[in-house]
Amino acid sequence: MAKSEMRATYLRTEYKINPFVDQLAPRLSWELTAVGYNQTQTAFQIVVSSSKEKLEQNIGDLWDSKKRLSNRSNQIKYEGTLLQEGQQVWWKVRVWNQDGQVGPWSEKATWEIAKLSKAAWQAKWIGKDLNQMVKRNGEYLLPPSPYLRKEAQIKKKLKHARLYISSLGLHNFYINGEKIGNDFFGSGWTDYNKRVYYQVYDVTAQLHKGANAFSATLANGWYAGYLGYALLVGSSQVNQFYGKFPLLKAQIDLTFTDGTNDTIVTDKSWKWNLGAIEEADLLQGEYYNAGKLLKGWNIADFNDTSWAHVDEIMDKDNQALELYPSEPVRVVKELPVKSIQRIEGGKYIVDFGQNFAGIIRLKQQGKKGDSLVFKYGEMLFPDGQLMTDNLRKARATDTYVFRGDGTLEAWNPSFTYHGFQYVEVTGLKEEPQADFLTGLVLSSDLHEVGDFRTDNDLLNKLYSNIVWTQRANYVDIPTDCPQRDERLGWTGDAQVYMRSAAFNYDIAAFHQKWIQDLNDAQFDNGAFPIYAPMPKNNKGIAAIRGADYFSPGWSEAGVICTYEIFKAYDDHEIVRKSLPYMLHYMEFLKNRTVNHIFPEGAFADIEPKGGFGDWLSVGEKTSPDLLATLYYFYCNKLLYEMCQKVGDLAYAEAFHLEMGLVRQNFIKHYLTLEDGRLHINTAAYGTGEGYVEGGNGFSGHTQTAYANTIYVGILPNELEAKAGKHLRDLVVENGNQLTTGFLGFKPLLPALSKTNSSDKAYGILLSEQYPSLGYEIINGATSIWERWDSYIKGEGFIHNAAMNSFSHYAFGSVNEWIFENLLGIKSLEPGFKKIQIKPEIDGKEIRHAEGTYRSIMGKICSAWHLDGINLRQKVEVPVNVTALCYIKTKKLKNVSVNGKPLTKEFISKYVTQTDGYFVLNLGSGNYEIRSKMER
Ligand code: RAM
Repeated sequence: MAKSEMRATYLRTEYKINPFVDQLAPRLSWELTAVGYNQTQTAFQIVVSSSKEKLEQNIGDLWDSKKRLSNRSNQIKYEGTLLQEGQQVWWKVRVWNQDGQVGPWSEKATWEIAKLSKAAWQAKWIGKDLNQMVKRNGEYLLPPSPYLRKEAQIKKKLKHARLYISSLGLHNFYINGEKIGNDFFGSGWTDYNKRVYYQVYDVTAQLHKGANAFSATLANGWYAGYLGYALLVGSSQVNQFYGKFPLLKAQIDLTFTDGTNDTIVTDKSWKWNLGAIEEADLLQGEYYNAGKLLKGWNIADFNDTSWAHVDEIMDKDNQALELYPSEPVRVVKELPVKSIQRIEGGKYIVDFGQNFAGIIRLKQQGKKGDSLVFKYGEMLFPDGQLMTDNLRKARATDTYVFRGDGTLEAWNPSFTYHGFQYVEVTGLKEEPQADFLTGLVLSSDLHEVGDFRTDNDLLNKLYSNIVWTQRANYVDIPTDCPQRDERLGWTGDAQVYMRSAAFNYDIAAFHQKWIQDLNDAQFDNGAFPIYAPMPKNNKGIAAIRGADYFSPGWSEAGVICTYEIFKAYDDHEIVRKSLPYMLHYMEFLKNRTVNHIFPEGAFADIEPKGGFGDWLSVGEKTSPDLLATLYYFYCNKLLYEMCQKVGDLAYAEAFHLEMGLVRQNFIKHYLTLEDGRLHINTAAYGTGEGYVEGGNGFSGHTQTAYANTIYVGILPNELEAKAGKHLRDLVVENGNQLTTGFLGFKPLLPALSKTNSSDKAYGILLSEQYPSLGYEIINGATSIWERWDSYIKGEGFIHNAAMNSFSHYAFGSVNEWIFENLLGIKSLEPGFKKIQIKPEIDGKEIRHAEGTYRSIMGKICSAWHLDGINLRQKVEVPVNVTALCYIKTKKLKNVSVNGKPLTKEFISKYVTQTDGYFVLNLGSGNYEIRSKMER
């Protein structure tokens, strides 16, 4: 057999490296490496074995796919022997190239089947209601954490052991004093009445023959703790939305070398006591009294006779118990202190130099009973004091009380997190060492896939701000903000930012979880909610604010987010899973249409009227109904594409038909044919009362309206060109500045680019005038702000300080344009199998840009460098991918690839011409393309 060098690397199962899975037919993927150009995979062979040894001998006793003719390198389902719970399997793959030559075997990878049904759980939910044992009276009910323990004998030699663990609330789990896993907020936030997640850990190394101690601490978390939004809107219920106190379920499955098994489970035999954590709440913070920690409580041979037995809860078992689908929240970075300032009252302000979400780690010595109080904030007042007005009802305060045994004390909270850059520390007796605190950045631990750099500092800072803000808000769910009394999975924010997010991190697993949260939160009438998870009362109404159920531009996340995962990863499974929910939603919307559109006032019955509209736009408001119609069109379009690809052709056809009808009626109702202008019947909105900023008046002739119209592609070409002209004129009339809010900004730059106004897109991107992202940067931003002018140097917080988040990713949605337009990396079909590299080259303020995106097919690079009119482009196309590479030049004779002019043969076979571009059809490889960019 002829050999090739093509090799499969980065083997993953269900998007994860060597994971536990609870699918019997998990999906496998790999990347490919090869030397040379135009390398494609024509076949693969997967071998799955029951042991490492068998795999090494190429014995696929579980599955040997044999040589399978296919160019697929992802979303390949395991088709072998039925696997059992707890079974670990090993796999590898080799591939054949375009010449039919086989490459070497990949490195080995593994997955293990976790628990598949509730029957496999013997563990019970245990806990202790400590709501009557509150230590300190204050504004909030903050009960202490129960400390739980149990000892058990292991009598035989252990082969391996697994811990399966879940909590309703938050947990830390220890075996023989060692904390298991470095994950935070274990089971995540779900609709706990429907679904709870568990995690699995290999704990073989932590156990030994003889007495072993198992222990845990618990906290309320989202399950029983405060939900900030409830405090914010003055809801009668503000905490305990899912239950009154936290519960734990843990099971340690032991397998002995003699082939026998045993289990250790949470049940009535466990004991509880109070300990060091006297308060713990995600929003309000943690109070840790180190002196109260009972020495040796989590190791064996501890005398716990004075400890009481826990309560075993029998009736908490209606919900599904599934493996956590996302990557856990972890410390993803550590930040050193940048500066420490002493302020009035003997307090100190610690600056980490970066707005982030997370916690601090303290290393300090202190006297017994002395305490340090940490308050967190994103900004300082001009006099150097901590600004906390924008935290509203989030106390965001941690306290550490010293043990005082003369040693260095190390601590970090584990049941809370904050959004901050600054910490105010009270209680220090003297100026601390700079390393007494470390910033621990918490985020769902996703793989970084993006990178972007230019010769423009402002733009580089903008990219850094976008990534930091994503990190701060991709914490188990996509939140609007990490600091104040909100931190909700607002669906509008999530959907506008989603494609941008995918260019920075691998978000497939993360959104597998959140899309399920979104589906679980769907209302009985089919409406997707405005945030998810959303606690509901027993009538199925939002428990926090009953009126909250639906808003155009927010609820469509239920379709758009599924689409984005489908599009980025060619994931059909997510489409199949979400389809019933999406169909229900589309029916809900369709039932509300009049003549296939939403005329003015169509949503006057919801609260706020019309929904949130173009939230935080500047000046005149865009008709929310016109926007709702465009969103409705867009959802039909996305569903048409998804249904077609997953083979639901009847649905596809129905959506296609509806698309046509929406288009026709939208044009009829909202567009003046002669001049292509969008118009609305303003009278329908009356004084605008009840609408968000309705007093500003409504219009159809706005940047937001045209940007969305162009982005969703509802108009035929000629009318779209006219819309583009109006959009351009509106930008120019406004001094080349934007007026858009959340819904308008995401499509603004893409729409300008699509209609030949790339220059205006660049103008907006690089503007330093209000309102712009650059304006935030020149005012000191290290993250994306909720408002364009949340803070102005010299003027301070000019807005209602309470609604001024300094970490709100919605306006980071410009990242989509940065990757798809500025770098020009676009997927031409789901999963980046076929791509377009069409950078929009500014050449004025930016002369150099480079970026990479590690797609599911592998690493794609696009770079451009302009020197006078000499253009140098660098392109990297992954193995097994083809790229249409756009060169903006007038004469082909000036084009060279890798130092060589193009041959006649190459030109006739691989080059086409369109719109002032030559398009090279390239296979895999690294290319340097030189040309001249005449203007
Ligand atoms: C705000 C949130 C969020 C937005 C909603 C409508 O309070 O911060 O960003 O989507 O309201």
